[in-house]
Amino acid sequence: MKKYDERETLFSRVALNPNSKEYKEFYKKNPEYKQKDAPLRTGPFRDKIRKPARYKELFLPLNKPNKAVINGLFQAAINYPVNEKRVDVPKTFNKNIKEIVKYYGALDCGIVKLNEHHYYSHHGGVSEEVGMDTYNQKIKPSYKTAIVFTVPMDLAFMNRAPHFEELLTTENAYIDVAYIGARLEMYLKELGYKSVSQNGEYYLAPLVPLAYDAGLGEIGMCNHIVTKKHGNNVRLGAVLTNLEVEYDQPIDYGLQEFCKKCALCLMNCPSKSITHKQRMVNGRPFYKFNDSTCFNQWQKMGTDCGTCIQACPMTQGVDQDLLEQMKDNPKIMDQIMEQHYEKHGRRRYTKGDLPIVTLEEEWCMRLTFMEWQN
Ligand code: B12
Ligand code: SF4
Ligand code: SF4
Repeated sequence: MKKYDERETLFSRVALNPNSKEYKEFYKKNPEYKQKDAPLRTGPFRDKIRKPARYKELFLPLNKPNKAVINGLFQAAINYPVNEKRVDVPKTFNKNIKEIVKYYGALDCGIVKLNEHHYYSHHGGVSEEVGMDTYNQKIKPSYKTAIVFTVPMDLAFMNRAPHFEELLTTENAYIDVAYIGARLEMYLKELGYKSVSQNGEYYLAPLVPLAYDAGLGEIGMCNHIVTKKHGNNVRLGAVLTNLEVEYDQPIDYGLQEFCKKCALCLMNCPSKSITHKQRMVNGRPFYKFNDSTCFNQWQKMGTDCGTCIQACPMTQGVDQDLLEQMKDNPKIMDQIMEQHYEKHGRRRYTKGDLPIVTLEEEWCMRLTFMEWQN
């Protein structure tokens, strides 16, 4: 089984300082990334959103404190002691754990037995915000179980993608992931089990393969988890723990064949980063994907884009009875696609700012209107 290396992920690569020893070492070992990474090393890019200065000064600060909030939750949990007196927990407690995670605010939850290959091989040093300098450190697999969960993103906000409202709901979901993760980590520690939560700033494992193994959804052409009810309009969180309960298995609701008929994420991706070339990695289906062009799109828009989330029929909601029958049934798949096209066309997109970022000041409305016309 292959292990992923967090140092090879895009955020880790573009954070490398060209004058550092780490930079030289990384590109000596991985020269294929050097040329494509160089133009992406531009630093902060959130002020690139195509909006008037007044909009930026009023609304960009909405997201500024978020990393501090996540850091606060992370520190509270990581410093919380493990109860010396361990409570005996039955294997069937998996059902209760799932309800508890939903009670904390998650949509859904799956539980996986951890193996070596689930972990990243090394830290990529993307955890500075939570006060950790871990770059190059080998990750020692030291937990038995991953409790993986999905949190919802707001569909009305996502339907504005790739504009600023998309970033607002993405950032909100990262806080929800950190909040649920911290509470679950502290609860499991109260029961006497060593645990650690994963959030937008600290990962021991890539979450898409974990969520696949936890049966939360399948990996779509978009290259991430597509759930039955909310499509890929969900973010992932996880808590790694030494508690052992009954485990879940991957699911197959027919998405692999459905994606071949649909390809709406591929067609709508503004940077052409999604492909139809599929291969299996560690028994999981992945599509070849261009992380550099995707990130470059973020830098141009000043958001996290998210058009591949918005474009997915499962995100917009498909008839769940039909969905349950679609595996190995091309006719039902066609019916789902037809219904989606009828309701939403090729892409469900909301034109115009949502109330949260609408300004009544007349001069600003005029500017925004002129922008729409361009
Ligand atoms: C780095 C990162 C990015 C990068 C790179 C994406 C990528 N595919 O790696 C960029 C900036 C481009 C990005 C974009 C987005 N991201 Co992102 N991203 C991550 C992050 C932090 C790490 C992902 C990772 O480890 N990638 C590395 C491996 C696992 O992925 P890979 O590159 O595809 O690996 C391939 C190859 O390496 C290959 N391979 C073949 N042989 C071998 C052999 C070996 C040894 C190895 C190592 C690999 C390998 O296999 C893999 C499969 O193709 C995760 C959070 C997390 N820790 O999981 C979120 C995450 C994956 N992102 C997420 C999302 C939603 C997005 C966006 C939609 C942005 C948005 N608006 O929210 C886009 C979508 C892009 C897309 N279509 O996939 C979500 C996905 C949620 C879900 N429903 O599944 C995550 C899980 C964040 C979260 N907490 O929810 N992201
Ligand atoms: S986030 Fe945007 S640019 Fe990146 S893959 Fe999705 S649609 Fe394409
Ligand atoms: S948009 Fe279509 S092709 Fe892309 S992941 Fe969703 S169902 Fe699959």
